[in-house]
Amino acid sequence: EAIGALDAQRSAPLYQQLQHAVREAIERHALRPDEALPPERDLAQELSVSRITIRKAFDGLVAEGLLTRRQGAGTFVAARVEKSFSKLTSFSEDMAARGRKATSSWLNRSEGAVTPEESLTLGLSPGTPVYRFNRIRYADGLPMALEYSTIPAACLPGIETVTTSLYRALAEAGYRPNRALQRLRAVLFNAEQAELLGTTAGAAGLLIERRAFHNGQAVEVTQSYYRGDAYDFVAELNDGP
Ligand code: 16G
Repeated sequence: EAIGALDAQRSAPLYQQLQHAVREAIERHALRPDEALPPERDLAQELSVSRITIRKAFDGLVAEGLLTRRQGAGTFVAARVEKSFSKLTSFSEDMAARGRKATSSWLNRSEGAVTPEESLTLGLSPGTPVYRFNRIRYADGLPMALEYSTIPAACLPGIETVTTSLYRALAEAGYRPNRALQRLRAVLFNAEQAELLGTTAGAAGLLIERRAFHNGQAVEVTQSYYRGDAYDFVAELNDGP
């Protein structure tokens, strides 16, 4: 009953109708994070469609990151990631803490000089050499975020020292950030961003800009575009001025 009925008369293919019904059930919390979906066989019977239709619908939702399959256990609603807004952790660390495997793919990696805007936000003199690392970040192979990082070249022994984790490379060079400023803003993904993240154009995202420092020295400015359907940002607040 969590998943609404399908209509063979409608023009949208049944698997798309089912995807829509599942998305909708997740949105109105009729299906909760980590909740198991009915077995494909049962669902096929209940909705009077073939198992192939169910399989095809679920495949698409798994690829989108809305559902996950667990070996031998079935299909589940993917749990959102709760991320602290006030801890200076890296994407790799956040994922490791949840038992998920962090990977990245490169959009671009280049050397250049700070832009006038970056030189202001980071307090670097004009012309300072920087490395730029633009990446898609994945958790267990599912796209979670797009990240555009600018790092002063002096903070890393070379551009190729960043393999999976930027913060690991910075730590090894003695420049692990120990203070940061963050700004959070709501965004809607454009067609290009949506394609990179495996979601649909117009989907909601969270843009976090982090400026990070090591002992007062600017070491990073990163724009992270997190999938709005994958993240909850949480923070502990204390009474006080
Ligand atoms: C996080 C940081 C980002 C940092 C990245 C390093 C936020 C909002 N942003 O995504 O600023 O560059 O981690 O991750 O937390 P890495 O060490 O796995 O490359």
